[in-house]
Amino acid sequence: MSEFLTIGEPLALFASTDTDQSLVDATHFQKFAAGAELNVSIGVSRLGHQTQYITRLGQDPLGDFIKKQLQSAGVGISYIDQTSAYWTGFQMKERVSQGDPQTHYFRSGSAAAHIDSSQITKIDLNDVKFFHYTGIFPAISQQALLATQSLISRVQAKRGVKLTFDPNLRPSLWPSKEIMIETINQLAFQADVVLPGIHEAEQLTGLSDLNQMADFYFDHSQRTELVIIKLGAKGAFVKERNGNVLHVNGYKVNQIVDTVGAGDGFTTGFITGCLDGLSLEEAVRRGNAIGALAIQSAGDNDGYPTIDELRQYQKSSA
Ligand code: KDG
Repeated sequence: MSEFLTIGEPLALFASTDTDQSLVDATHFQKFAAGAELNVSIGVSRLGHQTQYITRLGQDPLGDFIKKQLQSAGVGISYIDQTSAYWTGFQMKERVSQGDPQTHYFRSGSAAAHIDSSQITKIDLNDVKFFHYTGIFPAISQQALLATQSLISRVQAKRGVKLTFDPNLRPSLWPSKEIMIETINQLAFQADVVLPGIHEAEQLTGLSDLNQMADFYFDHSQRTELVIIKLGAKGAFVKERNGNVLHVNGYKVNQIVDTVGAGDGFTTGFITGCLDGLSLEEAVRRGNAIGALAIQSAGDNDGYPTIDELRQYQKSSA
């Protein structure tokens, strides 16, 4: 039924349009749908692949808004339920002329944090080729962690499904840095492909050499076969378990609007590249291209391209 499956917490995003104003002083905001896993599912769907997104939303205007956004992006919503018992989470994000914006979350005790993990046994895994999970959803509640773990086990038992994991470190969601690092690494060791950003890889491994960071995952995991370390403007470092190493350059961006969503854009490019039969190098290059497009827009996923826009961008930037 669907080639791509993910589980996560969608957030309504209120992105300030007042550049270099703190969230206290900003008065104008634009509303988007966000959340790391939602971003990837929208990106994968926009590139023509069937997706399913698992979550729980509040029975409230933000829940309805997110559902509508997912539907209009073509993302499958068969595994989304709504409850009147809890609210849909949201976040506010600054607009900055340089660097990364500050974000503020209103998500504690959200509907997604109360996901019903017994639903996981009912998910149809036929046709799924990629299951993507991140370190954000398991951080929001014990129920979310349990649901993620039970889905990982189900997916691992099915042949031919690749598990991709993005650590997406959110220290404010964890009780301590030690628990965050321990739990995230345990989640990473269960994936076929681990996709940390360079600063995340440094924190998670305690190492500074790219080769050694990748080897850390190969040494601790029976399953991980590929580590891709995102290097921002410098592109990506790729290492396979067999020792093959690649460095794929990034795309030059003249005008950065907002850096959030670049990593999920990269994942979108990598996964759809694999689904479309590209070589590893070309899939990573596509990841870099979508990461570069993502940072030229204000929302977290509104810069992600259709296949024609992607081809056009890659051609004009070659
Ligand atoms: O990767 C970007 C996402 O993380 C963003 O869209 C929402 O920050 C977010 C979160 O914590 O879910």
